[in-house]
Amino acid sequence: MNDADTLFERIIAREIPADIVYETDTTLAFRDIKPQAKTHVLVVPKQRYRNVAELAAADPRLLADVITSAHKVAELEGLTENGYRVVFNTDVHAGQTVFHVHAHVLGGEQLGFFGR
Ligand code: D5M
Repeated sequence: MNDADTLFERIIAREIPADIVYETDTTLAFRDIKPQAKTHVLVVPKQRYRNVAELAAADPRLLADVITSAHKVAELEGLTENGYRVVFNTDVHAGQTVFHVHAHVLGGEQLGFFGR
């Protein structure tokens, strides 16, 4: 991937501040700046792929790391008793705005259904 760096590379490089809640060798988790639920954390692989499909095709182990980190975040945030949601927005119709794949981890309250 040779586009200009996204915001998330700059967060990973600690060039932009973020409220980091969890980190592994391959992933970083930080609070979403515009939360859509009581708890809203983003989990990113440190290596950049544009979206979850590109990540899955190129490095399924790294995708598994992202999901494992998402579950760890849910544990740390106290979400596992009542459950939580993991969302990967993919491209324009889903409203993807940052083209460095990221899992949204949402919970802490009853979530509504979503779509339109
Ligand atoms: O989600 C991109 C998400 O990134 C969106 O929920 C806002 C969030 N965001 C944007 N800037 C920041 C910073 N600086 N810190 C934390 N979170 C941020 P998408 O699925 O691409 O729409």
